[in-house]
Amino acid sequence: MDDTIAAISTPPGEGGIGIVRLSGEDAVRIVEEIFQSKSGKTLSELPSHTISYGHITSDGEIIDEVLVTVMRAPRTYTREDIVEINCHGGIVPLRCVLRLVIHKGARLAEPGEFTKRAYLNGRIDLTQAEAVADVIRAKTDTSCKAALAQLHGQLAEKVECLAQKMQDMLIQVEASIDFVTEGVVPPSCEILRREVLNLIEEIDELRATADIGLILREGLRMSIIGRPNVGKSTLFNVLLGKERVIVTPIPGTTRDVVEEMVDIGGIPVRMADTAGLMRDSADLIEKEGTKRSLECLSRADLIIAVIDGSEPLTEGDKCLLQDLSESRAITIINKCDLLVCVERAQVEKICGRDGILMVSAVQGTGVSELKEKIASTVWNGDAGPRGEPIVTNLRHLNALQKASESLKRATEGLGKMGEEILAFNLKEALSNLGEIVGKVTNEDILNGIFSQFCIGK
Ligand SMILES: Nc1nc2c(ncn2[C@@H]2O[C@H](COP(=O)(O)OP(=O)(O)OP(=O)(O)O)[C@@H](O)[C@H]2O)c(=O)[nH]1
Ligand SMILES: [Mg+2]
Repeated sequence: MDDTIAAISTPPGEGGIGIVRLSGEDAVRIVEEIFQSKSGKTLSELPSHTISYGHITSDGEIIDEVLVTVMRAPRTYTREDIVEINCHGGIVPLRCVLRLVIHKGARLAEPGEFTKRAYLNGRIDLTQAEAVADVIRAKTDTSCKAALAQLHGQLAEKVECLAQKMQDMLIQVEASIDFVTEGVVPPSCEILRREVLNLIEEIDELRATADIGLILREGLRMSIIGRPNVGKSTLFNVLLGKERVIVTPIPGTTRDVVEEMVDIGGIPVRMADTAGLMRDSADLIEKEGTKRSLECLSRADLIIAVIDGSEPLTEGDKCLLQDLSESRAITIINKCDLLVCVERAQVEKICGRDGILMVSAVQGTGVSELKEKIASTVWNGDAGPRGEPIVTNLRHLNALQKASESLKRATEGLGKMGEEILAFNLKEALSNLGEIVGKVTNEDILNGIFSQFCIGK
């Protein structure tokens, strides 16, 4: 934390501009040594949060024409002095400038180290630091909105509010333990129990938001499944909006699982096309393809089962529909542009659910209905997140679960084991909540979080 870090903060490759960023006590001094401003003013003379035009030079030679931004602590991303050098966006000028600042005393930043400093210097809490990476990685508007809400402290506020309630209870309970001889009467068991149960309910409500939240952050795993030649790959391409996978009239065209990310109604969907199921095949490749399709099926959050409507139902179709009756699945009857010989009611009966969709993947009919159905299945019939705090991160969900369990233990001990056990479990639950915002943490947790960042953020 005492040294000055530097990194290229823009993605590798060619671009209009590229930024080398420095943070730390020596940031201004280091850049001053290699920067010549057009105005003749040194960086130290410039007011904070201003931009200066000039050149980066080395041994009298111009390395690049740049704009340099100086931002002095504490009103910066890291709460340290920050200097950003806006270079031309090619890898050569950026590397040259980075090499120069390292030569003048900066250290190459580790992944996420700027954000780690923002957290360690108290500008943001851990949920906000994690949200920075989530905003960068967001694949849909809805995911980005959820990450931005977390970045603005929505989740942290909710967690702090829960922690405050626990803290207030703990004060009451500890007072009755410490001052029992002075006649401080402990709150009644019934009142305490009710308060703890209310807290558990609030935590469990927050945990329930993770059903949607985790999907927004990680993506929904959706597998398109069915017997050969029913139109799985055609549907995959039409949902993706490009001819990504091979489609032919020959059964067994797709041999492997192919995954792509697609935005369906704001949901980031990891969509998988699979090989047609040929459970009884003796062919080595077909057997392996079927095995992989079934593995993909078992991992999926949502299954799209495809039936060919132009042919009578086969034993393979029936078997698949029955197998999926307990799963989160949407069944479609494809090739509806042809003469349809499969009855919707018959399919509904076999798979034990209604709402079977009639689709023509080649003509695109029924595809928007399918997208709507996917979205409404994920949002459980809602229109999507409604602006309340949501849990998008498994780390937060696990900590909330531990807090809920600690509180449940507190209610079990109430009345039997006295106030000490309640106080102990309340402290446990408080510490679980502290892990979420980063009040309680250790180096391993921090390394795990920040190592997932890109360099320069
Ligand atoms: N008429 C009609 N033909 C379709 C439709 N969807 C797919 N097909 C045709 O059906 C054939 C098989 O399509 P694919 O998308 O390759 O089928 P698949 O299920 O991926 O087949 P495998 O990879 O072999 O398991 C191709 O000739 C497609 O053009 C549809 O909606 N209507
Ligand atoms: Mg295919």
